[in-house]
Amino acid sequence: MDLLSLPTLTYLSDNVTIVEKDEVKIVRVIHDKATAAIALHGAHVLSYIPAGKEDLIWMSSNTPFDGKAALRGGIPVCWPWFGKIAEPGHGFARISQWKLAEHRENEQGVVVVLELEESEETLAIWPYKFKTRLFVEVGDELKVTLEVNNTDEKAWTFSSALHTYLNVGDVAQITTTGMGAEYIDKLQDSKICQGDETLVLTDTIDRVYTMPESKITVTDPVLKRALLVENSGHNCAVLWNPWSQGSKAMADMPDDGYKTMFCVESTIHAPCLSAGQTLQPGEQYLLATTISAN
Ligand code: TA6
Repeated sequence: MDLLSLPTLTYLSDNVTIVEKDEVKIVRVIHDKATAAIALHGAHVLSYIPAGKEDLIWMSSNTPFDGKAALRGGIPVCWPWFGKIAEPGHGFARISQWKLAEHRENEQGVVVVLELEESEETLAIWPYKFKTRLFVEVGDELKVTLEVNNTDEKAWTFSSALHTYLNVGDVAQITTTGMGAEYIDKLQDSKICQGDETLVLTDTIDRVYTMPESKITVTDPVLKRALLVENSGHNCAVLWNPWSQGSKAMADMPDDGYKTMFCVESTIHAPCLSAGQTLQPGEQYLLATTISAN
């Protein structure tokens, strides 16, 4: 995303401005360490470019910025559920309008905090009170933390994902390690499988890796870098690429879009709405992902 060309709508500081693309307001971060963009629609990180490097995040060139549809690419915040276990798919957080709560900056980088609470619309879909905050820390690395607070008088349960679309040179040439061996294969009726230590992609995958290591590494010979993904608060890592047939089936992705993206997701996976992470009234939970390149 060409952030510099978007005209400033609101100046907040030397490092943080608000810009707009079609119907979506975007927090633009420009700092010596990195530039980044975060849409208020969905609290969706759209771009993270460390100084002197290429974007670590992939964004679809034909996703609509209509302020209604989920954005294709970036880091969708899937909450209060992950996947198609209820409607809308991946939860309502990614299609909700978040508020910019705070921004701070120093020589190390910029922190942007977005906030979402229950509303008439969310209560009609999911009958619980909550407060979620997304902390986006932009510096030598990108750290995204979803803070989930139960502000209701009753307990509730959620699943979630920080559904990162990594930007790669050629998906057929990348190698991935650190995701662990065991995975649930969504393309084989959720069969439990054992994979190799190194993953090379030759076709679509949709896998829930149940025992990932602390760091997942995606080595990219085309962009001549390795992307490192470190997750916390998750119970698995979901790895996904739709390949050509999947790209063609999605109107918001170019037909060859699959070639330059690979999703490595910090996920709390659950088979149904009543399973996942339970929070008692007043309790808080943190799900995070940190992404860097070397
Ligand atoms: O995380 C993988 C996945 O759940 C896949 O099953 C695939 O459908 C993908 O997310 C994208 O989902 P979306 O609702 O954004 O089309």
